[in-house]
Amino acid sequence: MKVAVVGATGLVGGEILKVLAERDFPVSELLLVASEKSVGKQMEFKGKQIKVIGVEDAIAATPQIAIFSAGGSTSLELAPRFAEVGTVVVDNSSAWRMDPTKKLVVPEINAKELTKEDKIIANPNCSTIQMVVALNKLHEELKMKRVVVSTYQSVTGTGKKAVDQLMNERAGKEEGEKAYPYTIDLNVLPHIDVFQDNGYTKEEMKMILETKKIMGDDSIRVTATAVRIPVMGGHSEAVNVEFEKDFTLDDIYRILGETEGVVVVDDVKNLQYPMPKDAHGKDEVFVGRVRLDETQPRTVNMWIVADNLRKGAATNAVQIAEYLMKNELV
Ligand code: 2RA
Repeated sequence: MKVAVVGATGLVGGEILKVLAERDFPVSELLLVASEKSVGKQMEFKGKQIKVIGVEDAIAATPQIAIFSAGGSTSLELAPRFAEVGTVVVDNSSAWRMDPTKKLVVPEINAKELTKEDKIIANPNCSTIQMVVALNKLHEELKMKRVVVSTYQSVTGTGKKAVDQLMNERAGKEEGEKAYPYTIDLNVLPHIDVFQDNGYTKEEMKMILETKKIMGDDSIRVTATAVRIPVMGGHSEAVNVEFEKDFTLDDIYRILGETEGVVVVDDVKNLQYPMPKDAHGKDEVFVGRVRLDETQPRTVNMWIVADNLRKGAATNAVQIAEYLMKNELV
């Protein structure tokens, strides 16, 4: 399979290469695509040095699949150009997610919606992916009514500039461009992406709108508060879910145990609960702190942690590519 990675030099781009190699995706030829300033740079894939090329050369090479992590405006401009030459694009940006003609896919939940007609496929937002992976079977069996989520998001979700700002601040250095309007070390920012007229940020609206689309159920009421914290390994989320149907805590644990891609880590007597440092580099979604909300019936609290660069981005995108290949949709 001739595969292009567009945005190869970014944090997610690097993870996509790692995941393609780890999962032994059958890459016959790999095209590393980035902006003009990176053309000619060498990157390693499976022990070989590969040169970064420009967009025009990549389109001319007509890859079968192109996995994008290059920002929304680049994707809006370039994804259709790749699709025109027959490439199937899996895009990590928010550009296509709410487009009614495009599928928004988490393979464990709705990959079966994909057809040969889908030439641009949207990868959901990282904080949405980990939440719907944890909740989708619970929704299937108990029907979600309302979700209240507060996120604790890693600086890696912003990108390299943010990681550099945190590391510089921790080293007491003032240098370097700032990714955030305030210091992030020893601080938290209740602000991810731009503020909307309704007082929510784009990140919070992504979680609200994408959850409904992925679950195929507009009746689910979601409200979100997205917070940036000085952490590297992954995103964490405190989630409160109200269901239509009655359940016991044992039902919740049983259903979570049956949920593909979920690992339950929940033994507070022995201080066992999910943490970003343990999720880092892994593809599973870790769920713990499961407990009834004692203030209202049919409601449960839980804590959900995942590596936002892996299952939250690169691994989910590669899993979509694997599904396309396995089902001869590419
Ligand atoms: C973030 N979810 O964490 C957003 C985009 N990766 O910044």
